[in-house]
Amino acid sequence: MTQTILKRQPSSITEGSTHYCGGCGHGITLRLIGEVVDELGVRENMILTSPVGCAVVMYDYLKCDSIECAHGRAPATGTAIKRVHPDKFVLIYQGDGDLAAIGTAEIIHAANRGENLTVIFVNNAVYGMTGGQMAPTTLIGQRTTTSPFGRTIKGMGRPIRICELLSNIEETKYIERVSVHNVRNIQKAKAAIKKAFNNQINGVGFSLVEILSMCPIGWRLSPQQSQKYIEEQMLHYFPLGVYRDVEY
Ligand SMILES: Cc1ncc(C[n+]2csc(CCOP(=O)(O)OP(=O)(O)O)c2C)c(N)n1
Repeated sequence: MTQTILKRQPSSITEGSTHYCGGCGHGITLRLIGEVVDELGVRENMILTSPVGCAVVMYDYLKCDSIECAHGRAPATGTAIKRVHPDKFVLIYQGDGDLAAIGTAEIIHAANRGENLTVIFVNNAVYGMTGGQMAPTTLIGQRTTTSPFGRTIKGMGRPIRICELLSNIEETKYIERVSVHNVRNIQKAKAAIKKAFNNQINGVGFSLVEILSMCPIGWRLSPQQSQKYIEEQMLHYFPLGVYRDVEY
């Protein structure tokens, strides 16, 4: 007889449904963060920096203190909090429009200063909340509401690979790209999130985990097609793996 073992809802996240669309990777990531927060016991001591975009609503579900940041400025806001309260755990949670477009300067300089922060970067290749516009991470050929005939290199540039970019900055300590499009990868994503959390707790320094994430509504695909899109399209341009891991 097969037995289904349902893991209890993490106590650090609220009961009930969320505002995330069906098949969206933010919901999976929220769950993983909730599990890690529970396992490391950091909830009472943690401050979430909420960005702009679908990532923002995490403040409704993660039962910890949070501060709303201007679009893209979470790494700067998080820097200030961490420097004033070095004993607090500061979580930076950002989407790709937020981190890789309007907030490019803030993330690069926070990384270059080697701030002791944990950044969870959700890359769904579009501006999700505003209706699926082209982001810096949109794939070549990908149709969005602002690239209706598909993104072209000429005039739109190539998708920006944040892990590759930041791992060239010597003050960064841990950079990994993971995905939440299937169970095996969700498990690896949790391990990466936990490592990035532990790094801040142990004073290691700047850690960033990029999570390739489905956006069925923004991509105009079903949840299943979106998982396939990551497997067959995104992984080629955004290879998973550890880009930097400095021993301490
Ligand atoms: C200063 C400013 N500019 C523009 C916006 C509009 N805006 C809201 S969400 C968003 C896109 C966020 O996209 P992303 O960071 O990729 O997050 P996702 O919704 O895909 O998770 C934009 C441009 C805003 N709120 N503030």
